[in-house]
Amino acid sequence: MQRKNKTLGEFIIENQVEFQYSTGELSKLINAIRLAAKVVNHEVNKAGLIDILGGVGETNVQGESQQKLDVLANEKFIQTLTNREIVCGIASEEEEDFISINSQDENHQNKYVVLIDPLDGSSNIDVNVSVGTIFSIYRRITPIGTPVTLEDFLQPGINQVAAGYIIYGTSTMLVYTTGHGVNGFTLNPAIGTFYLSHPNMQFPETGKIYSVNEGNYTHFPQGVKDYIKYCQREEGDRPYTSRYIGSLVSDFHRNMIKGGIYIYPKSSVNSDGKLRLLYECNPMAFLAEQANGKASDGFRRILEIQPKELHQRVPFFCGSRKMVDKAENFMQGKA
Ligand code: P6P
Repeated sequence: MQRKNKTLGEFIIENQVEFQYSTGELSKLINAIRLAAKVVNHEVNKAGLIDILGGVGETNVQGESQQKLDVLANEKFIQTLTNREIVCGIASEEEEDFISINSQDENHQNKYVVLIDPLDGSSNIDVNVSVGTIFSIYRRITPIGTPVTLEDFLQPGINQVAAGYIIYGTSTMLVYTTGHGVNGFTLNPAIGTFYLSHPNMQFPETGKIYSVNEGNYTHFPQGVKDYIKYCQREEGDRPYTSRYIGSLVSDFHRNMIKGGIYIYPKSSVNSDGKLRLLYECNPMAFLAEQANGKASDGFRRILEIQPKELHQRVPFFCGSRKMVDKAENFMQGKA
């Protein structure tokens, strides 16, 4: 059992041996993410105080209005990862194409690519509701020493070497996995240090919370409608409680601690759902499975989906194993 109050830095060093091919690069990469998280946290926490609220009047590749904090978070993570010459490529929700870090040849010697959603749930920024950063790390598959290609980013989620999120909530936490369980670190803002506060996080096998935007109910597939009615029916341990923050990281984090399921299904409006496979669903699915939970598109394991496009979307069912199993049964007509 990991000693609490261990710092993230100590944890990374002590668990260095668990990192495959522990050349220290992955440790350096997690450390760079830690630094960027502190910088973004500082800006998020004072968002109400300086004029960085509101959109910049532009839209991102998703056609969503970009909040100034979206732009800032994107810039900070890209800058931090680029300056330390740790990665050879970056893909971001806020960038139409991937970024090849090939300013100097030696960068091509780096073996990791990072995919990020720099500020997920950003529509909550102006109303002071928690938002998050999501990251996903792969080893490149094209030859080291050459510029990265799209192929390095279009890897199935089972290839991830690390994934995690930062939640800028009532406290700021960094939660991540390198394939050896999930551990949560809470930032002490007074000294700018992350401390191990939630060792070995696990989804309860089942739960009583379901998280879905029921405003889209009429557009949902019949299986989702039937599952929602199942959650609401007075029977056994039901009705469940509906909790939906509109911030994937926040809903996921609460459900991992208390037990629950998050659903963003396809609909007659979003034929593939809304969430992006590469930098939202795959990292959260890796975390979920490492925490004894489950993640699917209602039919297939998220981590086994072969990506075709950088910003592709997939339906997302994620959380306590038995709850996801039940939702899948409704989706597959087996309930
Ligand atoms: P809706 C935020 O934009 C996000 O990607 C997730 O964080 C969140 O769960 C979802 O979209 C909210 O979408 O359509 O319910 O507002």
